[in-house]
Amino acid sequence: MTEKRTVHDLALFGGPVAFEQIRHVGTPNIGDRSRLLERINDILDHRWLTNNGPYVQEFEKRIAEEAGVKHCVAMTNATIALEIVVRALDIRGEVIVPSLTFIATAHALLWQHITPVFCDVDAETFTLDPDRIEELLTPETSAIVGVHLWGRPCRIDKLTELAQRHNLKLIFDAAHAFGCTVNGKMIGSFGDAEVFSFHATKFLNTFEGGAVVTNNDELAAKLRVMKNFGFVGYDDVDSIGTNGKMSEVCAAMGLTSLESLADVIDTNFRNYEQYRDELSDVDGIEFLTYDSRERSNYQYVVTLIDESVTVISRDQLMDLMWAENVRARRYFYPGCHRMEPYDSMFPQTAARLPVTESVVQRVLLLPTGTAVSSADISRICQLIKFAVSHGEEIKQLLGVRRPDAALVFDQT
Ligand code: T4K
Repeated sequence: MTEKRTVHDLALFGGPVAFEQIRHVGTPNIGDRSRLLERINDILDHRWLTNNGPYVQEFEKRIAEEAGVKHCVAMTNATIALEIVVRALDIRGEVIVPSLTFIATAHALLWQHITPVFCDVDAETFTLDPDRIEELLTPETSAIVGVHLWGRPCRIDKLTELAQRHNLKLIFDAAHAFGCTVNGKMIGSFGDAEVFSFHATKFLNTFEGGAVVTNNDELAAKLRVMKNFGFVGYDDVDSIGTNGKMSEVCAAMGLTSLESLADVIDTNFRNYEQYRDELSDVDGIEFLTYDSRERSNYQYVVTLIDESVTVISRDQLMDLMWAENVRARRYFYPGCHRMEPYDSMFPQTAARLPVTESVVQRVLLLPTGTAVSSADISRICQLIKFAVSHGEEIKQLLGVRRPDAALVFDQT
């Protein structure tokens, strides 16, 4: 990267880009390619490509072992898995859910004509605030869905106690949390069920994929039937069902990813530490931290930008970085409650979500994973440091040059 000496060296103002190739938040971690291709060849040789084949069965067994749970039911993706488990648990009416999550968590409910009732998160964990739930309960409330956001666990004990006291089902969206522990116990066996995502951008990927994990034998049996059209035998359908199956190739990718999990964690952790180290002297940039007593997948490098200190806003910094081909992301801005159809359905919600509203205005995720090198991270940190140390100048120039210009990331 040509060193940024003046603001005119910034790509946003016509300077050379820092990276020829885009650095993404979410570039997939790819395991041992030759091992994967071996598995794919074996699948092709046996011509069994899906429908609960040997690779899916092995993948389910391995995930259940890793997560310390009795049952893993692999699915097409986590959104479908959420939809099917909600159906299998006969959840209806209203469900308490955070707005600070990926839109899939809310859509999976509304898709089944269940009303998501958005609840604020607490300012420490950014997960569902148990102290804000009871005021939202109505006779229609049938469940709580917590999200282990960015791999950090929800307040599981409090949510469990609440759900029991009010006879509610409890599901955890653990899309970010495979391989993470709480009080030393692997995420996967809490609540009535937990849902993992193995999407390409996730810590462990199966191209597209998800799973429901549970210790409940009856629920697991029901999920297996529901994800396969309701079949209980040849020409024998005994209940409503859909097609939520994982294919053999996806399972092969999952098994291969599992074999390089320790390396991915090492890389993610090194990246996370390097970012924190190199940006430790930049005021106004706070890092989301992970409990060092627990296991984490460090899949997300999450910062909070305090514009009153950095002068340059989170969006201006993100715009500047996108222009340099660094695709930092403001997950999960603006919050599900401000996205459709929820914004139109519940126009007054924002007022009761002050923590969510504050987080979505400040959050910025930085590229990490095995596709990002230590040199990349240094360059990205230099860029951020340069931007913050020239905040006034950049703000003025943006004001002069680009008062109404769409932000780079809105044009892409
Ligand atoms: N619950 C939570 C809390 C979730 O975060 C998610 C998914 C779900 C439930 C639902 O899980 P799934 O049904 O998807 O299994 C991406 C993912 O598509 C989504 O799975 C994920 N959360 C979300 C956080 O991120 P987008 O809309 O940001 O995707 P996109 O296309 O912008 O990709 C993200 C970045 O990754 C881009 O900069 C490009 C890069 N990328 C992406 C893909 C697919 C690559 O470099 N290579 C790739 O193959 O949603």
